Amino acid sequence: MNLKRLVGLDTLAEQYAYGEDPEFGHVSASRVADRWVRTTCGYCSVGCGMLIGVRDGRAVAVRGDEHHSVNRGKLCPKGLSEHHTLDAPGRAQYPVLDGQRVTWDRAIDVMLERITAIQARYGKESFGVISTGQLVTEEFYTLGKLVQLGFGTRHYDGNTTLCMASAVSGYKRSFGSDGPPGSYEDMAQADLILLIGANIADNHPILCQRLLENPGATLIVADPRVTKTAMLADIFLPLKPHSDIALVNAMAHVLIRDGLVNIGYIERHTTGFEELRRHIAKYTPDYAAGITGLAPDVIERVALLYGRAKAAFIGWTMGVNHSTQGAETVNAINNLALLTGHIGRAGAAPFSITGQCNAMGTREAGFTSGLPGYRKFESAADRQELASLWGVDASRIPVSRGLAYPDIIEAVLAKRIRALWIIATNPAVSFPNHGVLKQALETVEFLVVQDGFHPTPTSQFAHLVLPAAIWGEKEGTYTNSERRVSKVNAAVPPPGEARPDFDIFLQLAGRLGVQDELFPGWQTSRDAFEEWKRVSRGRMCDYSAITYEDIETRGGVQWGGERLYADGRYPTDDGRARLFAIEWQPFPEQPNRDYPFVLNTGRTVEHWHTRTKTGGVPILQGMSPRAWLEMNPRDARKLGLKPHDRVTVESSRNRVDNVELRVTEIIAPGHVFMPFHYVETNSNLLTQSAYDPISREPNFKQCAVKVLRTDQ
Ligand SMILES: Nc1nc2c(c(=O)[nH]1)N[C@H]1C(S)=C(S)[C@@H](COP(=O)(O)OP(=O)(O)OC[C@H]3O[C@@H](n4cnc5c(=O)[nH]c(N)nc54)[C@H](O)[C@@H]3O)O[C@H]1N2
Ligand SMILES: Nc1nc2c(c(=O)[nH]1)N[C@H]1C(S)=C(S)[C@@H](COP(=O)(O)OP(=O)(O)OC[C@H]3O[C@@H](n4cnc5c(=O)[nH]c(N)nc54)[C@H](O)[C@@H]3O)O[C@H]1N2
Ligand code: SF4
Ligand SMILES: [Mo]
Repeated sequence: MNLKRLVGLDTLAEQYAYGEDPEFGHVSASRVADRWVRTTCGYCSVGCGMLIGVRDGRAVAVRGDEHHSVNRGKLCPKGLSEHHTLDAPGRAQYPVLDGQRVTWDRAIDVMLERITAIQARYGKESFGVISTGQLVTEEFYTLGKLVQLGFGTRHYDGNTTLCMASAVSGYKRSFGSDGPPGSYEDMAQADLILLIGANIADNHPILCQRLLENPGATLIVADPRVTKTAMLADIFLPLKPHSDIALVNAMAHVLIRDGLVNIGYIERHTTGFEELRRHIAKYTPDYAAGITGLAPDVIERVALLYGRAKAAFIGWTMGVNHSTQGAETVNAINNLALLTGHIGRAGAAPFSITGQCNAMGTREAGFTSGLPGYRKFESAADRQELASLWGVDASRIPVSRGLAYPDIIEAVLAKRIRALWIIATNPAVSFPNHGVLKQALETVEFLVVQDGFHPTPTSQFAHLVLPAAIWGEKEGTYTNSERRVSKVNAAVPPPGEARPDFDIFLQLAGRLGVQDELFPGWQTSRDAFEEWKRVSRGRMCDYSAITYEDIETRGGVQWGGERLYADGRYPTDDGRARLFAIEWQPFPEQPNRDYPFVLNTGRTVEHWHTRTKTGGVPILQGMSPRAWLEMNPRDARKLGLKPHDRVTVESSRNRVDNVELRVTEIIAPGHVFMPFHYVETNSNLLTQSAYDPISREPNFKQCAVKVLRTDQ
């Protein structure tokens, strides 16, 4: 496992540690900090602790926090260069209305006038809000309350539906609640680690370092593509796209057939075993081999390794979630853990690796697919409890969730939603089937975009742009993948007139006349945190004993302790987890004569999503300046294409020109892969509007395309 070589961690770390500027190759005195502000990384959900070096009011450096339990001083390339995002080109500096600079007062007045007028005419629910996994938890809590109780609309969701929704739905169905059961430490303690559709070497590099601590464990990686993570594996399973359910069901089949299940655990802590057993009788290794393309004896061997492990850990990410069967795949994975009792013990967990720095925070603080503190819209008792905590009438709290993100976009097209507020997400690059989204952004009567950057591909469509502070400029908390709440601090002031999202929400509440009722006396995120502590008390994500000071000194605090469900009791009506009989289905839009390739999309270590942040960091942009398309040599030969040719990728919806061709065995024949980071060659022009019926998550990982040379 030569991880260092693969991700280049140490060289960069060393350069930064000695104050050497890797962009210019010399030690620059202006980068020597005169004070260090402790905070948490604002990119991915690994949640590394770091310090921002400040000199003369500017962020000049970043270094890893040696005392933080997550990363113990290490950072990946994005983290190491994160201070550059603060003064990257294109920061939003002042409010912009119809292309003209305006004052904050005017911006807020116009926003409320337009939205309340639309609501008065078309009903409260003609207003929709789409947020993110990248604010602090205090902001999520405040925003949810403002939207649902202040503006009175349920139609509030986030980019987390493009990301973690399948894991959330899967957890709720299997265990009765959201909440990743394990800890990073489990990766260091497991004797078997199975990663499904998770390329942690690129996307969670510091978590990937945990593998180095556990060289004795057997690492199995299931991915249709030979990723950097796959190269670390003891056993690599190059399964066909979207065939994970067949693999996992066949593993369960072997476990039951060979008596490797934990009957005691099943009897005490689960329901649905008989139905599952009957259902997966047909999922023999031979049957699954036909679907996955893996050899039957490999499936058999992997199942036996899992069944015989003392402690087995399964981690998954977008290869699982980004699917029309995402939630069900999560259920099939959870089945494995429940059948064998590989859950709630050191080293044993089914574990969704989260994406964004605080996607967990928005799940906890709720108001989108659930109510705050993992409460349920459907539960009268939960609504009543919240109403009394808030001192409002219970009838103010919705009895069901509002529309999910893709359905909000559909509702805009159907003119049921006429005003839209987009906060900290960039759908013009990240939403599937761009044509549909574009039509919605062009036709919505009133569009507000609140972002740290402007113009962005999305803010260009906005009537009103609100400039926001970003990571490094505001205070609050993030929760990482292992439920660890860490502190986020302001090191420098935001540029120009940009403000923390929290301040924007409070100003709106004040002008809307709901501040006294909903946010009495609130001034800082600390006020929101204090209320959140009360609201989360007694819930699974209980913050009541956590203080800001505590988090700082302890390097983060895990709610729920190291792992959930240690006692085998689950938050369902009968206290038992559910086993699900899941049927594999082929993915929508199979390759065909006109569009013979399956297009897979994803990430690379240097860039963050739509590149508003990393595109302006020269070292990262320089390392990965443009998109590429990976194609197997066999296919390239057939098409007469050579490495570095510029190709056009076309689906039945649209085409993307001038993508650099990489001819590589990383990708199997019949498949192509392209990163989704680049608006110039936007992969989401090609992707389809196909969603998981349970989680509403898009099927980002497969659609049918053809490839030709661009000059043809
Ligand atoms: N550098 C960097 N790091 C990031 C991010 C970033 O933008 N850049 N984003 C963060 C966020 S929000 C997220 S959600 C995570 C995502 O982290 P990952 O999920 O690791 O990222 P992806 O590259 O989208 O997809 C992961 C893998 O799924 C595989 N895959 C595709 N189809 C299938 C399938 O049918 N089955 C299986 N088993 N695998 C399949 C792909 O080949 C790919 O290697 O990364 C986080 N970290
Ligand atoms: N084809 C394809 N599409 C995908 C994926 C894929 O694998 N393939 N992955 C999907 C996934 S998992 C995800 S998570 C999404 C991510 O997609 P997006 O959420 O669209 O990606 P980001 O670039 O992170 O956008 C965040 C925006 O918020 C702004 N911002 C950052 N911090 C703050 C802040 O504190 N306040 C405010 N107001 N603004 C801020 C940034 O400038 C940026 O414009 O993409 C999805 N789209
Ligand atoms: S692994 Fe994630 S949290 Fe850690 S430094 Fe890199 S981007 Fe930041
Ligand atoms: Mo994500």
